[in-house]
Amino acid sequence: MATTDLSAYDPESVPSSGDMKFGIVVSDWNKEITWALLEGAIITLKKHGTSEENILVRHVPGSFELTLGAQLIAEYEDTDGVICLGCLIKGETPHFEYICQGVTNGITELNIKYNIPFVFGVLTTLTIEQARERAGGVHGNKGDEAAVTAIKMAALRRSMKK
Ligand code: RBF
Repeated sequence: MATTDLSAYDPESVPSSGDMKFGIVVSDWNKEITWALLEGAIITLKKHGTSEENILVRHVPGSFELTLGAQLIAEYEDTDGVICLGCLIKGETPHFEYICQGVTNGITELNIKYNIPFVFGVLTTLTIEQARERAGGVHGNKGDEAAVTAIKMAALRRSMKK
Protein backbone atom coordinates (compact mmCIF):
# COMPACT_ATOMS: atom_id res chain seq x y z
CA MET A 1 0.00 0.00 0.00
CA ALA A 2 1.18 3.50 -0.77
CA THR A 3 2.37 5.32 2.32
CA THR A 4 1.42 8.78 1.05
CA ASP A 5 -1.55 9.68 -1.04
CA LEU A 6 -0.71 13.09 -2.44
CA SER A 7 -4.03 13.17 -4.31
CA ALA A 8 -5.45 14.25 -0.95
CA TYR A 9 -3.20 17.36 -0.99
CA ASP A 10 -4.28 20.69 0.39
CA PRO A 11 -5.27 22.80 -2.65
CA GLU A 12 -4.34 25.95 -0.70
CA SER A 13 -0.72 24.81 -0.70
CA VAL A 14 -0.51 24.92 -4.50
CA PRO A 15 0.51 28.19 -6.15
CA SER A 16 -1.61 29.61 -8.94
CA SER A 17 -0.53 28.34 -12.35
CA GLY A 18 -2.49 31.00 -14.25
CA ASP A 19 0.55 32.33 -16.10
CA MET A 20 2.33 29.00 -16.56
CA LYS A 21 2.65 26.76 -19.62
CA PHE A 22 3.21 23.02 -19.34
CA GLY A 23 4.06 20.19 -21.67
CA ILE A 24 2.69 16.72 -21.05
CA VAL A 25 4.27 13.72 -22.74
CA VAL A 26 2.19 10.57 -22.41
CA SER A 27 3.05 7.00 -23.33
CA ASP A 28 0.31 5.13 -25.19
CA TRP A 29 1.49 1.74 -23.89
CA ASN A 30 -1.18 0.62 -21.34
CA LYS A 31 -3.32 3.52 -22.50
CA GLU A 32 -6.28 2.50 -20.32
CA ILE A 33 -4.05 3.68 -17.47
CA THR A 34 -1.97 6.44 -19.03
CA TRP A 35 -4.91 8.27 -20.55
CA ALA A 36 -6.55 8.31 -17.11
CA LEU A 37 -3.33 9.82 -15.72
CA LEU A 38 -3.42 12.36 -18.56
CA GLU A 39 -7.00 13.33 -17.78
CA GLY A 40 -6.13 13.76 -14.09
CA ALA A 41 -3.09 15.92 -14.89
CA ILE A 42 -5.06 18.18 -17.24
CA ILE A 43 -7.96 18.60 -14.80
CA THR A 44 -5.53 19.50 -12.00
CA LEU A 45 -3.52 21.99 -14.07
CA LYS A 46 -6.76 23.71 -15.08
CA LYS A 47 -8.05 23.65 -11.51
CA HIS A 48 -5.03 25.69 -10.45
CA GLY A 49 -5.36 28.19 -13.27
CA THR A 50 -3.53 26.87 -16.33
CA SER A 51 -5.49 27.60 -19.48
CA GLU A 52 -6.22 24.97 -22.14
CA GLU A 53 -3.96 26.66 -24.71
CA ASN A 54 -1.06 26.53 -22.24
CA ILE A 55 -1.21 22.75 -21.94
CA LEU A 56 0.69 21.03 -24.73
CA VAL A 57 0.09 17.27 -25.00
CA ARG A 58 2.32 14.96 -27.03
CA HIS A 59 2.02 11.16 -27.31
CA VAL A 60 4.85 8.61 -27.54
CA PRO A 61 4.57 4.84 -28.12
CA GLY A 62 5.99 3.56 -24.81
CA SER A 63 7.57 4.71 -21.57
CA PHE A 64 11.05 4.27 -22.97
CA GLU A 65 10.27 7.08 -25.43
CA LEU A 66 9.21 9.52 -22.69
CA THR A 67 12.72 10.90 -22.29
CA LEU A 68 13.12 11.97 -25.90
CA GLY A 69 9.53 13.14 -26.09
CA ALA A 70 10.11 15.36 -23.06
CA GLN A 71 13.42 16.64 -24.40
CA LEU A 72 11.80 17.58 -27.71
CA ILE A 73 9.18 19.61 -25.85
CA ALA A 74 11.91 21.35 -23.84
CA GLU A 75 13.92 22.11 -27.01
CA TYR A 76 11.10 23.36 -29.21
CA GLU A 77 8.54 24.82 -26.81
CA ASP A 78 8.77 27.48 -24.15
CA THR A 79 7.30 25.66 -21.16
CA ASP A 80 7.59 26.02 -17.38
CA GLY A 81 7.86 22.26 -17.02
CA VAL A 82 7.14 18.90 -18.59
CA ILE A 83 5.04 16.13 -17.05
CA CYS A 84 5.98 12.62 -18.15
CA LEU A 85 3.22 10.00 -17.86
CA GLY A 86 3.60 6.27 -18.38
CA CYS A 87 2.74 2.87 -17.00
CA LEU A 88 5.14 -0.05 -16.77
CA ILE A 89 3.68 -3.36 -15.68
CA LYS A 90 6.08 -6.13 -14.69
CA GLY A 91 6.03 -9.09 -17.04
CA GLU A 92 7.82 -12.43 -16.94
CA THR A 93 11.13 -11.18 -18.36
CA PRO A 94 13.65 -8.61 -17.06
CA HIS A 95 12.46 -6.12 -19.71
CA PHE A 96 10.52 -4.18 -17.08
CA GLU A 97 13.65 -3.43 -15.04
CA TYR A 98 15.58 -2.18 -18.08
CA ILE A 99 12.81 0.15 -19.24
CA CYS A 100 12.22 1.41 -15.67
CA GLN A 101 15.91 2.12 -15.30
CA GLY A 102 16.14 3.76 -18.73
CA VAL A 103 13.23 6.12 -18.25
CA THR A 104 14.15 6.95 -14.65
CA ASN A 105 17.72 7.81 -15.60
CA GLY A 106 16.54 9.66 -18.69
CA ILE A 107 14.11 11.88 -16.86
CA THR A 108 16.61 12.50 -14.06
CA GLU A 109 19.17 13.66 -16.61
CA LEU A 110 16.67 16.02 -18.22
CA ASN A 111 16.05 17.68 -14.85
CA ILE A 112 19.76 18.35 -14.57
CA LYS A 113 20.35 19.36 -18.20
CA TYR A 114 17.50 21.86 -18.58
CA ASN A 115 16.53 24.44 -16.03
CA ILE A 116 12.90 23.37 -15.86
CA PRO A 117 11.20 20.53 -13.94
CA PHE A 118 10.53 17.21 -15.66
CA VAL A 119 8.05 15.34 -13.47
CA PHE A 120 8.20 11.56 -13.15
CA GLY A 121 4.60 10.40 -13.50
CA VAL A 122 5.39 6.83 -14.43
CA LEU A 123 3.61 3.99 -12.65
CA THR A 124 5.78 0.90 -12.15
CA THR A 125 3.48 -1.84 -10.88
CA LEU A 126 3.37 -5.59 -10.58
CA THR A 127 -0.20 -5.86 -11.91
CA ILE A 128 -2.74 -3.92 -13.96
CA GLU A 129 -4.95 -3.79 -10.84
CA GLN A 130 -2.24 -1.91 -8.93
CA ALA A 131 -2.02 0.52 -11.85
CA ARG A 132 -5.80 1.04 -11.90
CA GLU A 133 -5.72 1.79 -8.16
CA ARG A 134 -3.30 4.66 -8.89
CA ALA A 135 -5.01 6.01 -12.00
CA GLY A 136 -8.26 7.16 -10.44
CA GLY A 137 -8.77 4.28 -7.98
CA VAL A 138 -8.32 3.84 -4.25
CA HIS A 139 -4.83 5.38 -4.27
CA GLY A 140 -5.93 8.47 -6.16
CA ASN A 141 -4.69 9.60 -9.53
CA LYS A 142 -0.93 9.97 -9.86
CA GLY A 143 -1.54 12.25 -12.86
CA ASP A 144 -3.09 14.79 -10.46
CA GLU A 145 -0.06 14.50 -8.23
CA ALA A 146 2.34 14.93 -11.15
CA ALA A 147 0.51 18.13 -12.11
CA VAL A 148 0.73 19.50 -8.56
CA THR A 149 4.45 18.70 -8.49
CA ALA A 150 4.98 20.45 -11.83
CA ILE A 151 3.22 23.61 -10.59
CA LYS A 152 5.15 23.64 -7.31
CA MET A 153 8.51 23.13 -9.02
CA ALA A 154 7.74 25.73 -11.70
CA ALA A 155 6.83 28.20 -8.93
CA LEU A 156 10.08 27.38 -7.11
CA ARG A 157 12.05 28.05 -10.28
CA ARG A 158 10.26 31.35 -10.83
CA SER A 159 11.00 32.41 -7.26
CA MET A 160 14.72 31.99 -8.03
CA LYS A 161 14.66 33.88 -11.33
CA LYS A 162 16.26 37.31 -11.42
N1 RBF B 1 6.17 0.33 -22.42
C1 RBF B 1 5.44 0.77 -21.38
O1 RBF B 1 5.19 1.97 -21.27
N2 RBF B 1 4.95 -0.12 -20.43
C2 RBF B 1 5.20 -1.45 -20.47
O2 RBF B 1 4.72 -2.18 -19.58
C3 RBF B 1 6.00 -1.93 -21.55
N3 RBF B 1 6.30 -3.25 -21.63
C4 RBF B 1 7.10 -3.68 -22.65
C5 RBF B 1 7.47 -5.04 -22.71
C6 RBF B 1 8.28 -5.49 -23.74
C7 RBF B 1 8.65 -6.93 -23.78
C8 RBF B 1 8.71 -4.58 -24.75
C9 RBF B 1 9.60 -5.05 -25.90
C10 RBF B 1 8.37 -3.26 -24.69
C11 RBF B 1 7.56 -2.79 -23.66
N4 RBF B 1 7.21 -1.44 -23.58
C12 RBF B 1 6.45 -1.00 -22.52
C13 RBF B 1 7.53 -0.48 -24.67
C14 RBF B 1 8.81 0.32 -24.45
O3 RBF B 1 8.58 1.36 -23.51
C15 RBF B 1 9.25 0.95 -25.80
O4 RBF B 1 8.17 1.66 -26.35
C16 RBF B 1 9.74 -0.09 -26.79
O5 RBF B 1 10.72 -0.92 -26.21
C17 RBF B 1 10.32 0.61 -28.05
O6 RBF B 1 11.44 1.40 -27.72
